[in-house]
Parts: sequence; C-alpha cells; structure tokens
Amino acid sequence: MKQEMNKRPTLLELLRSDQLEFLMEAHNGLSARIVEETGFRGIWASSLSISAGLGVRDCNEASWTQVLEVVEFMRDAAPQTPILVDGDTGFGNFNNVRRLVRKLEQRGLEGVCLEDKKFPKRNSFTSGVQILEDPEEFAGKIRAAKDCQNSGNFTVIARLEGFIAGIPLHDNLDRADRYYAAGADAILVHSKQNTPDEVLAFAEAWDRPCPLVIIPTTYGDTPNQVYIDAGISMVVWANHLVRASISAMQDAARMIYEQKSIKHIEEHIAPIDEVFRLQKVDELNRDEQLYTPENVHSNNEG
Ligand code: SPV
Ligand code: MG
Repeated sequence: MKQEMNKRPTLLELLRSDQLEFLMEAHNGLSARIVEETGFRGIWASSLSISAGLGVRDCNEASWTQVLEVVEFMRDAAPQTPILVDGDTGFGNFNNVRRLVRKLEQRGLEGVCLEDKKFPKRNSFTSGVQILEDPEEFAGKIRAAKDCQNSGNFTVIARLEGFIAGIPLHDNLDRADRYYAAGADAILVHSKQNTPDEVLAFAEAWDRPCPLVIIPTTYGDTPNQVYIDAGISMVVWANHLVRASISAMQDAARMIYEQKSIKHIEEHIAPIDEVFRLQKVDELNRDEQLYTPENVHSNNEG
C-alpha cells in the first residue's frame, strides 16, 4: 500500500507564516502524540523535559545519542507535526554539530536549535554561572550546521543566551548579527525576567530579515498581541507537559500510597483503553488480519 503523503508544514513555513505560531513541548513518544492530536502545528523537543523524563539534570547528563533515541520515538509518534529539537550547544564543537545535524536529518527531524553557551551547558533557569561561547566559534557551528544539511528545509535556529548570562542588549545584537550572517534561519532570544522587556527591546532593535522566536516561560502572562506587535514569529511553550505529568503522577502515587488501594484512583486517571488508543493498538489488530498466518489462512478459506 502506498505511504500516506507527508502533509506536515515545515518549520521554515511556520517561521515565515504571517501569523504567530506556537510550538508545544514534548519529551517522549506519548507526549508528542498528545501534542499532535491536540492540534499544535509544531513540537519543541525540550532538553529540560527530555532530561527530566530520563531522571537526569538538564546539564548534558543525557548523551546526545540518548537524546537522539528519544526524538526518534517522538518523530514516529507524531508523523504529521514538525519537531524542533533542542540541541543545546551542539554537544561539542562544529564537528559534533555536523554529526548531530546529519543524524537528526537521517531520522526525519526537521530542525535544531543551538544555543551560544559552552558545553556542557546548564539549564537557563538554574542558579550558577552561565558561560557563553565565543561568538565567532558559535557562528562557525551555525555555518557548519547549514553547510552539512541535506534538505533545504532543515531549519537551524541560533539561540541567544546573552540575557541569561547578563550581557547587555548591544552585545546580544552583535552576536545575533554574526549568527544571522552565518546562515541561521531564525534567532531565538531567551530571557529569564518576569517581564518581556528584554525580548521586546531586542525585537525593537532587530532589523534583519530573520524571524524571532521566544520562550516566555517566566513572562507567560503577556498577551500574545504584544508579541505580534513586536514582530515575533514563534512562541515556544517549553516545559508545560512534563510539569503537568509530574503533578499528575505525584497525585496518583500519593493517593494509592495513602489508601493502600487503587479503588478510588480510576476516576482520576486515564482508562487503560485510552493508553491503547494512544498506542494505536487498533491498527495492529487490523493488520493482524492481513499478515499473520492463522488469519491469512482463515481469510483464504472464507
Ligand atoms: C528547554 O525547554 O529545554 C529550554 C528552554 O531550553 S529553558 O528551559 O528555558 O532553557
Ligand atoms: Mg533546553
């Protein structure tokens, strides 16, 4: 049977669309499928959430090949939705970046976001010193990523961590200019303030024809119209599904632990059939009719 046509938009199309676009975080195959069926047009494969799901810190404790395994499951589980992989610093120098890009493309991922910190990085919201990469070194990583991609649609986003590290606007603009010149398809400007002031100041000063992406985790009460008016192209909701799952799992575990029973938990959790639906067990049941000897045999006889 013919493969279904690939209908998903590309990340580049989302970045260049004339509306504000949203990427929703996912961290494994299950959450990616839920994001897709909810209707989001793109997925953010968050390093924080993938790390949390693996039970480790977001400091490159999971290796890049372990991340690759996770995003491959996500790819398969959400075949109609483009995935932007949070590639941290690229796990090394330009050469590690090249290998990452090639492997992501081979596994059907549409893009990577690389941040201008030193490897190993630490999550932007954790306390402790944030060490920035030399801007020319980082520009070389962006250039290497763009030079080695096979598909014209593969998207490389350069993420500015300057505000996170405490450097001023003009230094961030200088860095962004170099990354744009190196071929970045978009600039992600990150801030940990509880107002959008830093990213709005950046957007106001940014005059290159290169889309802007933001992660408004700490200033999430800002109306979307503010971003639209500022010319921002894409918003990343970066960690909300892993946080939702943490709360849900803690509540269920506590209830069962305290009651020493599962009698009252059913009304609080998804039914088993919902697990099977999300796993597409019905598809397997259907295909068993086609491919297993006992069914082929009885079908032929019938
Ligand atoms: C992530 O989701 O892993 C991110 C965004 O990189 S942040 O946690 O804000 O650094
Ligand atoms: Mg991250």
